Amino acid sequence: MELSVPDGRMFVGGEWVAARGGETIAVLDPATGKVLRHVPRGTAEDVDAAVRAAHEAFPVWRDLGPTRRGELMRAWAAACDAAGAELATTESMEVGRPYKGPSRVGATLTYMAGAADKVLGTTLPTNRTDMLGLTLREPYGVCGCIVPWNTPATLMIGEVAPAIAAGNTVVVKPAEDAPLTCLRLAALAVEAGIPPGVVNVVTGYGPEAGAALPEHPLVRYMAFTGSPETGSAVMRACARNLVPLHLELGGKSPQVVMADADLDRAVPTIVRWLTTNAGQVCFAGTRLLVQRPVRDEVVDRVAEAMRAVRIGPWFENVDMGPLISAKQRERVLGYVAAGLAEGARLVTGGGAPPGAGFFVEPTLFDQVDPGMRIAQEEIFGPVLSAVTFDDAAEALRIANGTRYGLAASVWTANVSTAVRFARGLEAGQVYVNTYGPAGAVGTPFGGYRGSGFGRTGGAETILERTQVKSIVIDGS
Ligand code: TXE
Repeated sequence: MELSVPDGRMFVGGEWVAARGGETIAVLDPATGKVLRHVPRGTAEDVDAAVRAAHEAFPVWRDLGPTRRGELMRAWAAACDAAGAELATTESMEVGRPYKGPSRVGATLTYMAGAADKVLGTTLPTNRTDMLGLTLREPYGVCGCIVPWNTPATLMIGEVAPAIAAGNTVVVKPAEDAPLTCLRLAALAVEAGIPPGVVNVVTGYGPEAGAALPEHPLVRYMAFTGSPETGSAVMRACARNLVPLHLELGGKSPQVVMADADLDRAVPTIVRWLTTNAGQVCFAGTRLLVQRPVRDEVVDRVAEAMRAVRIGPWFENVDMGPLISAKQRERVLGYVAAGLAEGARLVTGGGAPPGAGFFVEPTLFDQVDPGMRIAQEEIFGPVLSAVTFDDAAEALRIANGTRYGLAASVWTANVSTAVRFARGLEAGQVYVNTYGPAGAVGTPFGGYRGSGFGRTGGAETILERTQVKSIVIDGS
């Protein structure tokens, strides 16, 4: 497929522009290492231009009113649906994920478009009959949004849709490894009739373009998805400017398998949510907590299913693609070495197939101690760490025993056990006898503890992108 994003350009104020410094960054196909496109190496100056464009567009967009904003968002959704195959292919090309059908970001935009005119204030009790009190939910203004490379379209639209539905405008800084789908999405917004400047995308490296976004005085709300270290740096910048922040920082999500679980359902789902996007999913289920009586059977069956995972480039009929970059592969292989050094038993995988592309085999470690690095740290690759437990109390302790709290699941036939885990697991998403999104938009998504705070997903997430104004009118 021919990419429709022009070479060396980013999307600011409704136009394709180069970086002021003129430099570019090569975007690679991770399956072959070949250059797909170049994007501008934006700096603070380029971020400033984009924030100013968004700042100018803000009153225009806000004052269109919620009905018209919703209509234009629906038009953007329709444009994304019409370009669904192209968007998903672009994302497959730059991320390396096997193509699994057209992009579904249009559904998120449609959902949030429907919520745009349902942002309600309240009437306030007053003690005088000649007085009225009420609240308004008003947008912040320019929202900055830093997006990682693992699922750029979903993560960009998950943040941008509620922000613009509420009347804000946005400047997106996609990851340098995978910025092309975000650029195409912003261009589609303008093609669909959304005014120029409402959705801008500035490309560049994190410490240059990314860091400039929360530092900018006209940015009034920030959203960041990525690593805890960078998230913490973004939060420090927000603290300096006193700007609210939505943080999504990944996880070390446990899949708890009780002895009474239906393994025919559990095993394929566990392997699927480890190998989807080669494990580069913030809520990937990367810890397998198994109750002792079924431990051997579960480990054997999971290993067998992992060996059957077909690996290859996105355009072939495969289950799993490469990692995003050579750097990420080094990182993942470093964790495999750490697991071996700490004494875990390598059951399957652990290697990188020779040849082009940043591939790593699905990898299973058994006899993992909950304190080991491979049981504590986010690897962001297809590495599963199996830990054995004896009873539910121990499982809950281990499940909740990392810095993270993004997602968790329990596999059990017992309703009491299910309820105990549903309440006891410290995570923003808890699944019982399933894993992953419910298949419909509108489910709030976000972290507990070190996985971050703030949500995308439900209609109420629009409210997070508004501020409350109380108005008191003295009618005497
Ligand atoms: O992340 P970074 P990286 C985790 C995952 C992965 C690790 C490192 O464990 O292995 O992080 O990935 C921008 N100021 N996740 O290095 O650095 C950067 O350009 C402002 C989990 O790619 O956090 C990119 O757009 N921005 C995760 C974005 O931040 C900066 C998704 C993410 O990059 C910046 C990705 C700075 N100083 C990685 N430095 C998830 N939660 O899903 C970088 N950036």
